[in-house]
Amino acid sequence: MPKHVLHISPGSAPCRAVLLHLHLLRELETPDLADLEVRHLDLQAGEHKGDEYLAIHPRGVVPTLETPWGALTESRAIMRYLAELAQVAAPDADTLYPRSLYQRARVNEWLDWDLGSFYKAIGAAVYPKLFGDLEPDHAQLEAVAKAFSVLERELAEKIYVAGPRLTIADLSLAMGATMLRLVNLEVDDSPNVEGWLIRMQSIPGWNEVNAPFEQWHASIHGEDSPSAGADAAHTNAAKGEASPPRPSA
Ligand SMILES: N[C@@H](CCC(=O)N[C@@H](CS)C(=O)NCC(=O)O)C(=O)O
Repeated sequence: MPKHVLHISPGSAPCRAVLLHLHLLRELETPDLADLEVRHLDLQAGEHKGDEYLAIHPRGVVPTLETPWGALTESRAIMRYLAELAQVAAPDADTLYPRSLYQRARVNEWLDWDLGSFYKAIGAAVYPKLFGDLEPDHAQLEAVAKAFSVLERELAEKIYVAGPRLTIADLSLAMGATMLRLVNLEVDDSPNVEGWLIRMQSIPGWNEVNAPFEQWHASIHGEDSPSAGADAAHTNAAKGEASPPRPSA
């Protein structure tokens, strides 16, 4: 079977969610995932709007997964596909996408809520500030606070959003939440969400996958990042290695 190719930008939240999922799935050592090639696009240089990439994804956003059957876009659909691919190859393996009908539906529920509410609110507040220095307005801040309050309530009773076990919904939501740090936005009174985010940081691969994001953060805020010094961060950002994502509709 021809190999899979995943096109990403390393700082992007949806791309980081897919990369962390891939990192965890690779522990299963299935041939398709072992062979999967990850290609980095430099968004600052406009590589995602070049003819070569537009031929793969006509809307020119990342991530995109090239499969033997054609291209697949949307990070959450890609995460589901990768889990199912692993489940076909390793039927008894544990993945972050449950096999039971209801549990799987709960994961889909939270992925849908992420796309339609949580990450939507975060993107509306963060991206105009990040790329246009436009402060979020009251309604945008309210929408972020409301989205966090939903998560806060859920996580009062559960360790992870869809229940007692980590799933791809947690990966997607947590990577989205990291974007607030880029513009110094904090949501008060969310101890359950904070605790969950700390738990997420102990997932194997979290630091590795988030290193370019931390470099990007350091290049904006001029701090030492946990994974790299500020000088290295500036150098890498200048080289486009932590190129910032841009929002899309
Ligand atoms: N809903 C999509 C969002 C994809 C998206 O907006 N990607 C951004 C990076 S975070 C991008 O490629 N932006 C480039 C652009 O819009 O020009 C997903 O989850 O995959």
